[in-house]
Amino acid sequence: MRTLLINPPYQTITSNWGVGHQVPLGLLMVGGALRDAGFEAGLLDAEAGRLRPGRIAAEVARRGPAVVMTGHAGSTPAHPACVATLRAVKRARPETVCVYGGVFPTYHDEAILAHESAVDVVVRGEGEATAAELMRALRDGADLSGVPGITFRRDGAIVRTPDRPAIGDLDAYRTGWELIEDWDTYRCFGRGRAAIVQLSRGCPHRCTYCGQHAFWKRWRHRDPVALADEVRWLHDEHGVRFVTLADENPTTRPAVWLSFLEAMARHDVDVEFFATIRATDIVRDADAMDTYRRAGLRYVLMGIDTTDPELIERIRKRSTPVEDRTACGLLRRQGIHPIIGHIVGLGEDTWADMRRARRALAAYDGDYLNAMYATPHSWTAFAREQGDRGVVQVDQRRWDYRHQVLAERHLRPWQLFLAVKWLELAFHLRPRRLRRLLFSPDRRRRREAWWTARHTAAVWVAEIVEFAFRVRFARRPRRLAG
Ligand code: B12
Ligand code: SF4
Repeated sequence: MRTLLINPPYQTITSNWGVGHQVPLGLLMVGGALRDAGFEAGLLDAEAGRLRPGRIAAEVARRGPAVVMTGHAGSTPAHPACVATLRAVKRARPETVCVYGGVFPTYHDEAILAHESAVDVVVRGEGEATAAELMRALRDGADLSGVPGITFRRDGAIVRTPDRPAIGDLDAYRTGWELIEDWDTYRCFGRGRAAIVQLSRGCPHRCTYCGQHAFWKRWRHRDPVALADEVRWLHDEHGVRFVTLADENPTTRPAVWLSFLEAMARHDVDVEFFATIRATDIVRDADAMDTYRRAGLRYVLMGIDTTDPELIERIRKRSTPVEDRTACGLLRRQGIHPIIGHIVGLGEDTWADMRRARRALAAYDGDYLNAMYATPHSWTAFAREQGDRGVVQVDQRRWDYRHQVLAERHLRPWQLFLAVKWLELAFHLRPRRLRRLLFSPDRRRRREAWWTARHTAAVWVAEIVEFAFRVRFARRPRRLAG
């Protein structure tokens, strides 16, 4: 029984002008599980190929799969693109079973099935085991209510089977790398071919605005040495030179994390990494910074979120400005780029707050700033707490951290946008930072820094153009909880 996994044609400025399109890891993991269970599975990357619904429909008609599966990592803003994809599939071949998975559909399964006839089954939670079991049930004509972790329609009613427990042994599944047709499609940070891998799933922390920890249920990890071997294989076999770690919190257990880094350092391959790591864990690992560098860690995104200690407490970040600043320094001294994740809209911002944030962020002296807007995903504590706030952005495609969603009491949308663009500019144009990055004595590093500078600038300009001509805000914000 044949399946086609479709990465939907969801487009963002950050991918198109910034880091580039990346491998759809979630679909590759589902694809690996399906193939190992004996099913034929192919991949159509409509995001990287920028395919329109008509082309997707034509491709489905040509390949003739019995089942089409879609889903996207940016699951909230990509939802309209996922639905448009499945509608096109149904129009082209109504008999195709359309399956939809990922984080957003996991929490909106019933509403999606109630309103979207192109979706036949929603897979909730991790997809590997559920997708394989679902395929077996479809092949055998069995009752789908025996498959845990799905929601589907039967005789007009919506049936929700019990949740599936989290996968205990992540090493029991593999990523279906063979589904990638052309590795040159996926490149990152001027380093050439790029992949994404996952050492662990889940996170023991409980930041109020983040829903990832609940999605994965509990923290688990893969065999760190086997993962390092896989990265070496990706390098040797496919020429991969840049790897993003998809983990929420890879550093949760120091022994596991350091064992992965040491295995990578031993392999000594020309691969560099991007990882998201908590500032507190970098401070904890201060003595292991040399191992971080030797393993190839090159860009570390830290969700610093706010420089206001009171707000850090309120969002339960369990960090302090001193640790955040210390972490930036520890990384910088090893030539690892600290990227500061900063969120506006967690509280009610004022011009004075923005000026204070600029001063504090400059003192942290990170190399890059990723400024984001608070986005109230329905399944987070933050969304429940902010129920009384207004929503200025009703277009779901813009619920992507790069557009304002929540109304602010003191700043109008254009003022907040201006303040964010000013913050980004002021941060990136600091002479100390420019000297360090763009005029580094190392020629290769200098070339990469210029690549990143060009792409960061392109995103900055493109977002201003988009704001001026394409982004619209609600005249009368509706209540979030309304
Ligand atoms: C790597 C990454 C990126 C990379 C690569 C993205 C990519 N193309 O894969 C880059 C840097 C490009 C990126 C960009 C963005 N990202 Co990003 N990214 C991540 C990160 C760190 C890991 C994603 C990942 O691979 N997870 C691992 C895989 C295995 O999980 P998964 O995709 O959820 O898939 C599993 C299940 O969900 C399920 N599943 C998923 N799809 C399907 C489909 C079917 C049919 C089935 C059965 C099951 C299934 O099964 C899979 C295996 O168990 C996460 C944070 C995190 N740690 O999760 C953020 C995250 C996914 N990103 C996010 C966002 C918002 C974005 C951007 C929109 C930001 C922006 N405006 O630029 C863009 C989107 C650009 C794009 N075109 O992809 C948010 C999404 C929030 C949400 N609910 O919408 C996340 C969760 C960050 C966060 N903490 O909130 N991102
Ligand atoms: S924001 Fe990061 S540290 Fe906080 S709960 Fe989410 S994944 Fe964990």
